[in-house]
Amino acid sequence: MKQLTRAFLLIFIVAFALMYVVSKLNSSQGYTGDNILTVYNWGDYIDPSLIKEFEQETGMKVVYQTFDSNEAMMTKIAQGGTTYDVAVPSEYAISKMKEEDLLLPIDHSKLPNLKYINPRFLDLAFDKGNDYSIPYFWGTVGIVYNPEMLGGKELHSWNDLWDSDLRNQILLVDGAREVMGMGLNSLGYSLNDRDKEHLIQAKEKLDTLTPNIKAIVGDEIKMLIANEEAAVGVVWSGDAADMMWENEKLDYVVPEEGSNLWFDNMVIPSTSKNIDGAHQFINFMLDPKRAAQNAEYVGYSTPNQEAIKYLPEDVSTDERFYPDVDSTERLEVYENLGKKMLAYYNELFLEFKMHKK
Ligand code: N2P
Repeated sequence: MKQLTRAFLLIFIVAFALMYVVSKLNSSQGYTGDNILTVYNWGDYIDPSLIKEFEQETGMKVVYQTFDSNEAMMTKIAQGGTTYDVAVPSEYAISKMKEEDLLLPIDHSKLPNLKYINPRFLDLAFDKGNDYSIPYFWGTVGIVYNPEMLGGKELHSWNDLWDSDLRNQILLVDGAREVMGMGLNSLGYSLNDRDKEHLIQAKEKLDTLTPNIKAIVGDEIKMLIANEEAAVGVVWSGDAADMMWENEKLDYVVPEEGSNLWFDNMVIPSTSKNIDGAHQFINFMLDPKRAAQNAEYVGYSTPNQEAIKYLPEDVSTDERFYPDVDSTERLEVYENLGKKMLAYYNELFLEFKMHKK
């Protein structure tokens, strides 16, 4: 009998020890579900020290992954292999993801810091009532350029890019909507045009820009232009702001034919396993001091009107990066064109890239 008790005791001790080791292993790898937060954001789009601060404050472990286009992000989320808790799509992608049931509603009562967002950036057409998305950064698409490298020349329009003086001087952001949008706007069409004839014309016009294009690139565009490897870039405004801090000679212009006004928002994908943590993260990023720190670090414009107060005045009053409502009226926000039309934009953009090579 005594022996049997001893054997049982031993089994219990071994079993408990094993359970303890397994639980420790799990938590050290962050696999306990509600203390791990998976965030999916654009490259170069957060101050990494904020991620650390969030981890320290909440005890959660953040798994941080990046994407370089809305299309890549949507494909990954729709596949469902990874369970993302927070993602940062642009407006037309948000509307598409809503349609495809890829987003969860956001509980505003868990976001006390939402009151700091400028109402100008709330309740927009792609998500009335902000039921599914909370503003992160906003901006435009335009031309960053180095007048000195162009012999003092100023650029004002998309069509200026076709000037033969710009041979092999242009870097383009690797975005289907951005590049197709520039082709369409340069012809006087809308960057949401759904007429296939117009889209083909835009693609053919882009093909004629090839001699002036040095490369189509990702986030490295900032380094290349700041280092004067090329004189001109078609970029998102915040990347231009970042380059201009590095190189004072640069200027940024939103072309006169029109361009894109965009809004990137935080969302909770429907596969989220840590919905409460996702709300905590969103609220953390809405905190004015942190939003200001983030904006200063990445160079993009914050929609947080309280955060603006913490930014250097020359940044927050720079009309090129904080244009007022009147001057953005002539710009267009990307619309959700529907699956087929979006695929057609992507197809033409790919063909253009092949032509370039
Ligand atoms: C930052 C990308 C900004 C995305 N690298 C603009 N929608």
